[in-house]
Amino acid sequence: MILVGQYDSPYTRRVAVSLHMLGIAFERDMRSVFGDFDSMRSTNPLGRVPSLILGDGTALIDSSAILDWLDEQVGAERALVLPVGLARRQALQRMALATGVNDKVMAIAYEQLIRPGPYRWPDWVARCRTQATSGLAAMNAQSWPADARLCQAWITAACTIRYVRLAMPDLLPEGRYPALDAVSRRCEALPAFQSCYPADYAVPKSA
Ligand SMILES: N[C@@H](CCC(=O)N[C@@H](CS)C(=O)NCC(=O)O)C(=O)O
Repeated sequence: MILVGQYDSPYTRRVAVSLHMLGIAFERDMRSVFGDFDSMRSTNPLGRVPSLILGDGTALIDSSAILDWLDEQVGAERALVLPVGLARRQALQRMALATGVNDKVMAIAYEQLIRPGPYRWPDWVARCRTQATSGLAAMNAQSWPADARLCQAWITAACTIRYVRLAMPDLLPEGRYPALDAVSRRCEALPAFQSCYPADYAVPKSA
């Protein structure tokens, strides 16, 4: 199976970390959503990453759908999101907060990196910053016990933290959100995270 996308994408990275955690081997396709836009759309019509190309050529798109498929493959015992109950609901809520933060930080990054200067809209950037900040504060307010099973909520949160620190470090300085610092420390120390560490935040090739 082939994972399409680079690890500066928090969505691609959470799939890569999950593959490592589940012990599923994969190859990589490093095409860029900006530099390889036309070819990317032949894999995902939306021209986005991640995609996971299966052995029969089927391309799964969208990290949530890919992660859901991986959980189904490994079965309920090993699944990274529990199949039912309160723990599942809480995990999905944390993942929604983290991916929401990704989306807001990404919107700011695209505004600053891609949109030509005269067309930038400071009020929009300010709104996205407010949304990302309150999402991070809400993530920080959750309980993250250090001995909790390392499930998808942790993986997704840690990938978000790393992404924010690469793309917009002033939103998440060390010490502002102690619970998130601890989540990041615990996760980033693991081989599954270290084997897919993002390079410096990449400015899109076309920007
Ligand atoms: N909901 C999607 C979001 C994926 C996403 O936003 N990917 C970004 C890279 S991190 C992307 O492809 N951006 C290019 C674009 O949207 O044009 C997922 O979970 O996979």
